[in-house]
Amino acid sequence: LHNDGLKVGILGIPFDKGQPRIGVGNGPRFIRDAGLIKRIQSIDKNMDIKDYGDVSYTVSKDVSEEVENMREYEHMASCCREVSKNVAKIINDGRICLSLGGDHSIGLGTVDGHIQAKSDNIAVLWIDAHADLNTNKTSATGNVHGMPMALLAKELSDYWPYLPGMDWQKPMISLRNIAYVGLRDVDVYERLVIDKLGITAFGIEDIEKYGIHSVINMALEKVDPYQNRSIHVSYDIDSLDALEAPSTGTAVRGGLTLREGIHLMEMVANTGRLGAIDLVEVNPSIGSASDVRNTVDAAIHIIMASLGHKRQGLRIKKIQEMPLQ
Ligand code: 4U7
Ligand code: MN
Ligand code: MN
Ligand code: MN
Repeated sequence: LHNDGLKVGILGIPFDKGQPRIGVGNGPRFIRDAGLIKRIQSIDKNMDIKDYGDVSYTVSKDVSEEVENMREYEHMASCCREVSKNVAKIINDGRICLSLGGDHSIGLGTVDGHIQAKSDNIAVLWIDAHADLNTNKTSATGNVHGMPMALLAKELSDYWPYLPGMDWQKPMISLRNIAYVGLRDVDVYERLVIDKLGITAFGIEDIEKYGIHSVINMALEKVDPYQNRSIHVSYDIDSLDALEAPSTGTAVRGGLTLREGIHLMEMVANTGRLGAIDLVEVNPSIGSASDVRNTVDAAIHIIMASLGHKRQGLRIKKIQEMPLQ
């Protein structure tokens, strides 16, 4: 078993300023309160789990300038700097870093921290209905949760203006080492960038056509061909169908089933190279109480699969051993 003796570090990132809806900052609390640690521990009683608490930040003076068409820029930049430090520390402690969002702008900080800790040697799976690949020039909303991939990508660094107070952040990941899974709501400019730069992207149609199992094999083959990279899964809960995970700010129908989400994470767990997971965009202020329960529960299932939980579906042998009535 790959997952014996797994060490995990949990980091809450109650950040909500990357998008306009209130509530997404309560994601970490709702996910923890639903019994996250107990449920992870149930996978393996020897698993070493440490909760590092929530990230806090103050807006530093050097980030006090505004950047055009980036709402709450100074908050995002200040928060992500702290996130990056914390994630790097947790990974350097020898743990898989589980970051609980918060909106997806925190992905800038988590991936940056992972890059710092593993000196560049990472591969990213961005599981999302959206590409999060806008710059401040292409974004129709100015919401920075739609921009983290564009900030992280080496190949897009020339398309940004000077970003005050972001000198800590080096766009160091090559688009060769990232793959999208689950896309179904991509903006015009994002589509252009994906096509022009040849980014590996599996839209929801590809999952329909090839099945989630083949898609993840193809994605891993592309981003980590020598099977030697530390894998970062940035999981936006809106990758799931809006019926499976209704409590999120930018829900899109026709998405992944929870089963597909779980299987995908089981496959990543089986590589033995999972370095960090982000679980973002759960917003407990959206939908009914049962919508929130379903969304939080879906998030926990996804997390458990990534940490080695095996579904107990294979009981066929026992049934066969039973005498026929
Ligand atoms: B999420 C959007 F215009 N593309 O840029 C934008 F459609 O982290 C949505 O994936 C971004 O939830 C969604 O604002 C960001 C919009
Ligand atoms: Mn996203
Ligand atoms: Mn999304
Ligand atoms: Mn969203």
